Amino acid sequence: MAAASELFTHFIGGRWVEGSGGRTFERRNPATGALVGTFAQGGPAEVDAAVAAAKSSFDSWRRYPAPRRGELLFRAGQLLLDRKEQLAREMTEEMGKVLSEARGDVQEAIDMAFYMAGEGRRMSGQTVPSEMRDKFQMSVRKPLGVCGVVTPWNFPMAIPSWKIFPALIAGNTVVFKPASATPRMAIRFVEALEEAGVPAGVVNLVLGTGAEVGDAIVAHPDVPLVTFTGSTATGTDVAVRGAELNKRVSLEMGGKNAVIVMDDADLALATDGILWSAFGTAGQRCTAASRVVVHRAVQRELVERLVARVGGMRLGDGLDETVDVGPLVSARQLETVAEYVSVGKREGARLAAGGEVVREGALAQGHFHQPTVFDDARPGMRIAQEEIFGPVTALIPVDSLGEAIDVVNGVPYGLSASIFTADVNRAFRAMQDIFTGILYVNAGTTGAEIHLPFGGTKATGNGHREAGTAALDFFTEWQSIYVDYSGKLQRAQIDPVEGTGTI
Ligand code: UN1
Repeated sequence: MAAASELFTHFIGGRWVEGSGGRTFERRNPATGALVGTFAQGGPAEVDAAVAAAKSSFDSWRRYPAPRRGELLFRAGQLLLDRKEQLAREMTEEMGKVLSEARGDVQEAIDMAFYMAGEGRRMSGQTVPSEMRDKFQMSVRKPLGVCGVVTPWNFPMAIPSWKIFPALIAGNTVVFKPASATPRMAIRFVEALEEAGVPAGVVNLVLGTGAEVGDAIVAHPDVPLVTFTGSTATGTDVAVRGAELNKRVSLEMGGKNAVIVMDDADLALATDGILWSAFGTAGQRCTAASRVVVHRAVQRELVERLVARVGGMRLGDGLDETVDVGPLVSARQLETVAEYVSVGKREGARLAAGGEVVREGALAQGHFHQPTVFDDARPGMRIAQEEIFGPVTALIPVDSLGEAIDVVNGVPYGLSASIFTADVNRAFRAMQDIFTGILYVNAGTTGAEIHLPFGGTKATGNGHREAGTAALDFFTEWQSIYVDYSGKLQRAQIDPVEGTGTI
């Protein structure tokens, strides 16, 4: 691990550089307040340099055979695997999630590296027959150029991997701006690519704020595509500004994910699923279960089970393996969560467990909030409509599956939902009628695997998907190619084909 006095820098054109302004920023461990590192703070000048490097390396990178690009990704994935434990510890120090989850975050990046590396030998298009004789036709994927990658702090390895690996395998080059809360993880990610042998200029990293670095990337005329994960407000702004410049923009934004618990559900399993998806990563997941839509017949029993378990959850530094819930990422995030808890109380939901900021003893230096359960919330309340991004969930009682589905769908977002039921008909009804990008049956709302599309409907996204082969649809353009080897002009839709009839 680097000494605290080391200055962590940008990576531009294959070199680690401090940039021009001389400004720096610090990151502190959200559990202890200890210094994680001091980082160069970039701005438009560093973005210009990074885009120039990415632009000039594009032509050779796009012609670097895709299976060879894949080999570099395999190597990067192997380096992440070799370093998994160390990276997980550094992640916990930098953003607070408990160690077991940090290992999962690194693993998700490893999985994505290996998966996208394999795409280097597939990247399938179509070959289809022609209407004419002696004519061949196919579609192939083409990269677009420099891809702007703007990522959040809650999955500091996994989310960059969802964006950067497919961007690279498709032959694009990258300018990467990570969240200011997780610059060290971004550096570790880029180090793996550098050491794997990715050529200079293909991946560039600029550290700094969204207002300076993120904005400059979105505004840069030489960045034709931007992929962003973060708040709906910022994402919408990126989309508007991107549209003015005719850019392709992929957005992953807020969620207000719900678990349905029917009266025939296995309540022990539902309790496990709810606790894991509501309080994992201290609720700071786009996919976190911040609503539990429960059938009235089992409401009381479910609340009792949840309250009994929540009381036993240990808060603390995620490096301690006995800890269940780590800190929130920042003092500001803690404030937001505390504010939502008071909103919930004012709105008349019943606080069933937790509800307090914790400042005692060993936790005094960190941003800790108790895991919190509200009961008897109504679907229109703010705590049942707005993304909280913290360890807070609200039970909403209903009388039927139809009502439950209406409640699940009755929010502006559409990322993830789940249903606990023993009845296959109810499960299929939920699959049919819930309009989210991800749906789970008899599991919580988190835990997506990297080889299926990830993303959401409505205000969660703008129609693109990350992960799976669907990711390639964002990072490539289709080119349809027609090869006429008849030696004569053949006009599609017009000329008759000798020896055939017409319909
Ligand atoms: C996120 O919350 O932004 O499905 C990503 C999950 C994780 C990824 C979450 N695999 O919860």
